[in-house]
Amino acid sequence: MERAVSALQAVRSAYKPKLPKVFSTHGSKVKASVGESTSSISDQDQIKALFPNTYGLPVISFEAAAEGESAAIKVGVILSGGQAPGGHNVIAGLYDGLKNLNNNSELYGFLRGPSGLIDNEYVVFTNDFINEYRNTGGFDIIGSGRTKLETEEQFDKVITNCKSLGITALVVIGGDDSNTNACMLAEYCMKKESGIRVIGCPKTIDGDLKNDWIEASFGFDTATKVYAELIGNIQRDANSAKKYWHFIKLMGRSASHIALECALKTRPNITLISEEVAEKKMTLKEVVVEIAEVVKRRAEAGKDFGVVLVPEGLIEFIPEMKKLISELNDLLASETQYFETLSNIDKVQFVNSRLSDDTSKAFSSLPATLQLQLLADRDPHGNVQVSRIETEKLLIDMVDDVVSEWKVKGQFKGKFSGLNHFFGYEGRCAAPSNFDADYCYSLGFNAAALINSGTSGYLSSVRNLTKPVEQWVAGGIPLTMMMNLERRHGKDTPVIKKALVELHGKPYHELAYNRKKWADEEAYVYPGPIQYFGPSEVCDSTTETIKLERS
Ligand code: FBP
Repeated sequence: MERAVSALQAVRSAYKPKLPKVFSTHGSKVKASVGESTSSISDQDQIKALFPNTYGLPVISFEAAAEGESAAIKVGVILSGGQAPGGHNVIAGLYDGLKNLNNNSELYGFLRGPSGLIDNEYVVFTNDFINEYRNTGGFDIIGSGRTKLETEEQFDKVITNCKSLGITALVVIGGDDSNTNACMLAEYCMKKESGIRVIGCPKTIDGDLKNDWIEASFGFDTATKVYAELIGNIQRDANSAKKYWHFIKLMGRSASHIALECALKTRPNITLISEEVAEKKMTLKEVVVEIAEVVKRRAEAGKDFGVVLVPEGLIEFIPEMKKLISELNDLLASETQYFETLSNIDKVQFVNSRLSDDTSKAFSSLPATLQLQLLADRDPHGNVQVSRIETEKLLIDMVDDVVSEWKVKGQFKGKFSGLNHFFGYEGRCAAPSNFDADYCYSLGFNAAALINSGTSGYLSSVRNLTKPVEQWVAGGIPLTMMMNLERRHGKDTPVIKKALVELHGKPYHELAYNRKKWADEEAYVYPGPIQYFGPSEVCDSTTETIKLERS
């Protein structure tokens, strides 16, 4: 049965993503220019010892055509972790890049993320198959998963599966954790002389996989455009009805890049930045009072409405909550089986009896629904699933309590009526913006060029992103270069460093500088929906974050 598609999808599928000049001129058969050898961002000796084969590799860039023929190869690809707009275009770019090298090359897509690679479940891509997914959102082409690929037993299975299929290179499309695992796999494959190379691609709407060489992770541009459209619509409603305070939680597991980018695009009255809350060591009560003061000030000006952006990860950045979550993580990890047999009431009692005095107080001060959300299942990395914690509702309740208290004392004369929203899944599978369509396609095409140049343990890197696509710079960054040691499960572990919001950076300064004005006025900006066709300034510009960071 033919699948029905929307008018936009039908027209959009014909869009030909743009490529950096080196590829639009020479195709994917390009010569690698090799720079100086590199080192990790910190803990050099320990990381070198852990990655003897992939440490110190040079940065690579592609500037000219390569000589000679490229042999046909078989390559495998996985999507790992949360969905991000543009994943299908990475696969399309990789497919086209491989076919451009040699039309007999083949691309295998392993199903449902790392688990498909371990269990040897795959599809082989064809032109018709790929064409159906060009420029579409989602990861449904092969599915994704959060299985952690990290043990030698898993690596051995991957090698066996690849060898049985004749695959000599793997592309891992994932975030910081998935690419850390990709680096471990690359190292193991080299140590075992398996002949299998591993290349990563920087994915995550959270925007926290970036550094001097990786200017942005893909999906951040599209997802923030979708959220900003919705926030703009809510602002217009708030300013029309003039009777609600909208509290909008925005995805982003840890870093507040999404909230910050949306704030720069839409100028709401209040934007919380988790990194700032942590830096100032603010208590939950202090965060609440700060919001309540703006509510009060606006009420005094006759404005009982406004919009507040809340980053998803906020709860983990409030010091007392961070300590509570860390104690809960340890407790749940050590008592998993017993804990699962308990009723909700018993779970709360059990936890309360085991927490230290301070944290038990913090835990008891929370509403019962939030307590249970904090006790819910951890993700495979042992993290609290912050997307399920209703921080926005908690803040509304607490602000309500504060202003009610002020009211009794005659210090607040307005009205406070809070509405909650959570924007996350609305943006993760949106059809990629022109920027993400081009960027993702280029990342995939570039991965094919990296494979052809014989490299392993690299992250596909396309830079100079604030310039027109022709001027983008293609190449590869050694994964070990982005690593540091972090304490995980009581052990120093090499991981790619997560980029949090930089409090000395220009995007945050822009918010901090305008904060008072945006709080008191209705400086709202209404970005409207993503546009795929039309004037370039409407369709092709990327994020405020990258513009400010690279200005
Ligand atoms: P990745 O880092 O894997 O790209 O996922 C990011 C994210 O979208 C977070 O913003 C969010 O907290 C999380 O995934 C939710 O994941 P899930 O839907 O699997 O619970």
